Amino acid sequence: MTRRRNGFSYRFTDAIVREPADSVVNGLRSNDGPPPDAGVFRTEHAAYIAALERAGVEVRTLPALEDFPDSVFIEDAALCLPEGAIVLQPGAPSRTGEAPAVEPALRETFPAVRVLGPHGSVDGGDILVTETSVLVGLSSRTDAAGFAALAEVLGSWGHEAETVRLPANVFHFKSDCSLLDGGTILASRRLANADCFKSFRVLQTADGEEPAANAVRINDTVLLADGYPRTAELIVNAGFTIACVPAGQAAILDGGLSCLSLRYSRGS
Ligand code: CIR
Repeated sequence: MTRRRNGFSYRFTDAIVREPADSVVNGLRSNDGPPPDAGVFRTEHAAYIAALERAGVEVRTLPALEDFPDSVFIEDAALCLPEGAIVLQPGAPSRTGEAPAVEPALRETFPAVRVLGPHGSVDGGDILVTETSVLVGLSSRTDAAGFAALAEVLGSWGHEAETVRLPANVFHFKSDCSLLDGGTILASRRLANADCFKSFRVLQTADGEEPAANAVRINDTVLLADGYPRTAELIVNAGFTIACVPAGQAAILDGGLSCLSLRYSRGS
């Protein structure tokens, strides 16, 4: 069994992202406001890549997939762990083809690649990897059969997996939470109140700033979406270093910062 390094859940050497397609304007979304602008999306995506690099990871950018408007949200298609990569089974019918599309890059990178499916569904946005266990939110995209298939692979690699029941208005589990360090979670009040983080200290996003909960800790930096000053202050006061990143276009499609990359460590 792979010996996992302390901090394996937030210390990374590498990340994989996918270029936004022009078709991103047709991405799935829960609101009926104006769609994202593909050009602005690309500019924000470039800023995200630069922030990843400043946080100390080498970034590989995969080409845009016009047939899959949501494929920029690459986190939903796979899970990367020290033991290997898992090709997931995205729950939205328009997104299932994103998983086989990411598989070749994972096979070039990881000695061990496992593929879930075809029964059940799991989106990466519902998976929170912590130092001690992998928490999986059951959502409109992730079901019990998908969880069972994922838990089997995780178990074979020595990871404990647990399900979390999400409040009805939470889209993906990680829409409303992120790991700040081995013992600290950032979460919206509604998710914090769901009592799923019993063994963690929970920092709650400021009221009205719930989307800030989808942050991502990378090495010594917490990437936080622009525009959430009270939550930013809270995180800084708790002793973390933050980097604010423009993410308004991803937010139009219900996406946040974690969704835009797969993070992993070479040689872990
Ligand atoms: C979707 O509905 O699937 C995309 N528009 C957004 C996915 C965001 N991904 C994530 O939260 N992990």
